[in-house]
Amino acid sequence: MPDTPLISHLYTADPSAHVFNGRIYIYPSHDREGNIPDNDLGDQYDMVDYHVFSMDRVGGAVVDHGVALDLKDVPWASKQLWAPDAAFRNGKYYLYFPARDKQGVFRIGVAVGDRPEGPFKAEPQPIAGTFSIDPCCLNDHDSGRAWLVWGGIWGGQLQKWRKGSFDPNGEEPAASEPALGPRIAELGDDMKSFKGPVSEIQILDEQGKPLLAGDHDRRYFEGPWMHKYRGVYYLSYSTGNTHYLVYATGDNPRGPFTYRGRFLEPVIGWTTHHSIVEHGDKWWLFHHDASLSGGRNHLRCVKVKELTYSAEGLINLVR
Ligand code: FUB
Repeated sequence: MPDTPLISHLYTADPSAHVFNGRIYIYPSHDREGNIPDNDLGDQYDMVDYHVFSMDRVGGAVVDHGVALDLKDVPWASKQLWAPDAAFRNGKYYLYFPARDKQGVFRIGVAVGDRPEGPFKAEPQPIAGTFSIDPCCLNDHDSGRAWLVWGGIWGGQLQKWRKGSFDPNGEEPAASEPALGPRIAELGDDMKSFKGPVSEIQILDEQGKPLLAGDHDRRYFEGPWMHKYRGVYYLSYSTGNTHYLVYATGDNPRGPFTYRGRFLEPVIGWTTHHSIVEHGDKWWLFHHDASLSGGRNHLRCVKVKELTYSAEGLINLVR
């Protein structure tokens, strides 16, 4: 399979892929040109809308369904529509998305539509109890329960919530302390609120000890994705400043998870963000790099590759 961008008429990133009605839908960020210099807060990722894309199979024609949600139609948000995800339940489609609120604090909102490609109408307020970035919805058809997983450090502000409320001076834990984990909460039947508490997902090493904040090759940074394979929950994520995609497995969405390994080496560009979906009897990794813009970090392009498992259920390194 050629390693070419799936979409080249726009810059796209952070692809969350799902199969709805037998068709693959991709919910990416829509990167845009700007004059904001790169910094560790990610100010250069200054996106203002979402497009939804679809295809009947990997390798088929990719359809751009146009703008599905625009920043100006999100009453509570001020800027930076970052990595979204989507889910279907009870005849409605839900688009989950982070943005900075009017005070500059990242929150997670939800917008509702009748079709997988939108358009989506944003709720007037962010989901109560949310903060930080990168929502991922696990709609667990086996249990009938739906979960929202999210969080990202540095520009994603997760380190500012260590005391339970927003602390503008909040820092990452010291290198020898347990790393911050993504957050998870069970979605209510309305898919727009939580029906349980927000908890932190623990990621353990092979000895059962929490991964440490100084373990930059393995610790959680951003971009969580949760999927199930043969009854096991897989939590995959980006290690951020070391640029790997790695994963951990567990038997409960709330954790704990045990670190299992790396499945994508660094790509062109700083960020790495992905999703994993089954379609046509194969598993697919959707991710992005910055090859389409010649390596400009904030101008990215979505790609897809086949993902395989070993007989023991370990994810093989994707090449
Ligand atoms: O696209 C903006 C941010 O960059 C995302 O929220 C992160 O996951 C990283 O890909």
